Amino acid sequence: VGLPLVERLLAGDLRALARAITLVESASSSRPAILKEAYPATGRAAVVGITGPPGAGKSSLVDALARAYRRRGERIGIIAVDPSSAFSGGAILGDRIRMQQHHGDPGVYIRSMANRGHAGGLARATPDAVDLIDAAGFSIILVETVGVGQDEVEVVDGAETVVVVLVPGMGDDIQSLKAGIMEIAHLFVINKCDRGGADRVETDIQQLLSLGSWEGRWRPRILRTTATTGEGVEGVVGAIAEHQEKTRGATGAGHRRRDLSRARFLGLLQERLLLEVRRRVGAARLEAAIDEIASRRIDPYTAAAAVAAEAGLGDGP
Ligand SMILES: Nc1nc2c(ncn2[C@@H]2O[C@H](COP(=O)(O)OP(=O)(O)OP(=O)(O)O)[C@@H](O)[C@H]2O)c(=O)[nH]1
Ligand SMILES: [Mg+2]
Repeated sequence: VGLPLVERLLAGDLRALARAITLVESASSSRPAILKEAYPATGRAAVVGITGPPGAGKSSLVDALARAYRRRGERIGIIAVDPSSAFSGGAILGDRIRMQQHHGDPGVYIRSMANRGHAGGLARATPDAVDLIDAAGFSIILVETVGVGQDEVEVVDGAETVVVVLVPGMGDDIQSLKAGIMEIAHLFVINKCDRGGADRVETDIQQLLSLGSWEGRWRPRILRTTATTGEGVEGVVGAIAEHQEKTRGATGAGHRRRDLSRARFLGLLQERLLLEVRRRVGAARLEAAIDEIASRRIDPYTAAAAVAAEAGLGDGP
């Protein structure tokens, strides 16, 4: 076999890497073949998700982390995930400009991506891009997603270590974020500490953490930074390394990795099943069911059971 593109990627050719990511992002028919060939070379990079509310300083922190890792001689990949390319193109553009300072450094690979494949595919392209950057030999991959919300929780799900960036003065916001955030965060970074007020946020986070039971589990750490000056960033690097070691080491037993593999695999299976159902009953049948549900002529459960039965799956409603 041997796809020349993947062979070049594995040899560290960055143009091949960019091309391969574009192919997987556009849900090209070569996507499975590319992943199949690259996959054995993956699993080496530390994959770190950076999320948090808009403007919290995620990009600034990514930038500061990138410098810290470059000082250590690590090769670093950065993915900026655009949740809805329609309206946050500006933020990504700003990030691009900021990242130009790394331009010409082959040890830093920067890529922005739409959340979903262009061709309407359900499966997210981000984990594929992570794999390709990993296979190309980058040792740290930082994935920045915009905003903490339902959608973003899923995206950072592809990361082994999830960093949630918060800022002083969030007050009630932390309360409203809590449920989802406590489940996904491994590290809380209180950024913009130069502005003061960090104690209050830290107390709020501690309080929420005290409600959880962390026995035998990683208890999320709380760190403080001023991303714009780099203050506290070494502490974040250390905590990321500690979390990676714990989750990858004997005690972590690879649970995190297995959870991520499960979510990805089941997601792909789900997509495949949906495509097969659509192929069997026709896209028009699905649209008709949607119309019926919207106009309350049928409930969604009955409709799903009926369509599945028509596709030869199950006995119907
Ligand atoms: N004072 C202060 N300002 C900061 C700090 N970190 C970031 N900023 C500023 O906050 C603003 C937003 O920073 P970004 O890094 O773009 O924040 P972001 O979370 O990536 O924003 P989005 O991607 O748009 O959600 C910028 O003007 C930064 O210069 C900090 O530690 N202290
Ligand atoms: Mg940003």
